[in-house]
Amino acid sequence: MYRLHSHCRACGYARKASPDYIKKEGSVEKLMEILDLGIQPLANDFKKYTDEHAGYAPLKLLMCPRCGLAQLSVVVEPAILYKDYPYVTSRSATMENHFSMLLHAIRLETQPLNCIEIGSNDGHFLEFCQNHNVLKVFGIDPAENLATAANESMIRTVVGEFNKRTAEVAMSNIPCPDLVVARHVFCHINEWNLFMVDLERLASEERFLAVIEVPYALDMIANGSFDQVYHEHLSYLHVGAMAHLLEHTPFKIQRVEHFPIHGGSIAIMIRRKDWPHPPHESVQRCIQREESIQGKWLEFAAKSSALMCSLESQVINAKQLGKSVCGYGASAKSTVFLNACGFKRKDIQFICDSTKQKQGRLSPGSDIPIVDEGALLRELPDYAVIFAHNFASEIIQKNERYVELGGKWIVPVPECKVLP
Ligand code: DWN
Ligand code: ZN
Repeated sequence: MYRLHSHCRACGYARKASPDYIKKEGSVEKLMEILDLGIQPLANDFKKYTDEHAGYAPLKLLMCPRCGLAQLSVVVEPAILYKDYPYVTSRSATMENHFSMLLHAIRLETQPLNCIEIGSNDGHFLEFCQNHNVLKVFGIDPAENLATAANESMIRTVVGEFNKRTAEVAMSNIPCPDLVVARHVFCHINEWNLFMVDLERLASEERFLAVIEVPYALDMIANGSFDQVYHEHLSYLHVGAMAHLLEHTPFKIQRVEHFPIHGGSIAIMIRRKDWPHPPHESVQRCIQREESIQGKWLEFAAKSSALMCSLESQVINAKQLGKSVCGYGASAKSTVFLNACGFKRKDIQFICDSTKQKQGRLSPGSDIPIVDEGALLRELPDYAVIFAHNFASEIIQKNERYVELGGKWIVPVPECKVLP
């Protein structure tokens, strides 16, 4: 189900296999442990009570002492994680707004006539591009259920991970792509060097632009958002580590744009090294802000356990006062939070969620039932913990009636607070 990961996938530190690796006495290279969440279920393994769960794996965050890249200690088999994937890119106003900011930022670099998306999910972003003057789009995604949904909405998508085969299928549809986008997929990939080899197959044009959007390590550290740590997220990226990775590739970082989505993300824009213009000043600005990221990651563990304790005591106090508590947003993050706090149904009665494929299923590990959003007003619990805290303002806004009827929200990140 999983195998151990022990060398840095950005800079190669502690890679024992490399012929020039010299192990001097007492100087064995090892990744450093920064956070151990124990043996945990897979965060998106939402199953009906009759279905068999995918299993458990160690959830431990390591860090490279050389380049500072944080990365998990194991790699779970992608087929187990993604074959029948329940996560659908949110069709929320927050996400639509993000797509328009992202396309605007891309247009600071290029006016794309076409776009290939790696990890295109149900085709939502490509549909947005098509509706905003990007003439030809094509998707690549390993989840059959999502690729089927994309093809049904006329977003041509090939089923499979990004590799030589799917890159060639994409190029048979868009021979000389000028834009390749990979949103919240790069950190799900183990073999970054192979990714760059396959990306080079698509980069035939000098004006080629790749945009890799990921949760930003500095935001995770600042927010203590340990709930972003789960088995899909093999790495937790910052610009300096990407620069290390690209050193031995035909690519360079051209620009970095920061966005609030998913608790804080960066879009790293990559050009071919023969692109004649110098990198935008945003690249150097990020690298300077990432000074001593190793020390910052070591503070992350302390901030994370403080967050776990504050939510735990908030919920336990409510229960001791005879109050009822539910969850809102059965996100992957919710699975991490619930299991880190050891919550069960006696603590959190149910979790409301808009995703049809998650309703009627159980949250992995805690077995808390997932129900439709209407349950919030039907059951009217005293408190609702917003596990999808990256959408908190939108969720609060669309559920004003809940507060009018006396309900209170608990927002657990970046610090646990009760609203109103
Ligand atoms: O990297 C990943 C990020 C991009 O998305 C994937 N590995 C998995 C996924 O992580 P997540 O599940 O934590 O993503 P979200 O988008 O934060 O999940 C939000 C959840 O909240 C969804 O299940 C939908 C739900 N929701 C809802 O019920 N009502 C969301 C909104 C906005 C709502 O109004
Ligand atoms: Zn490294």
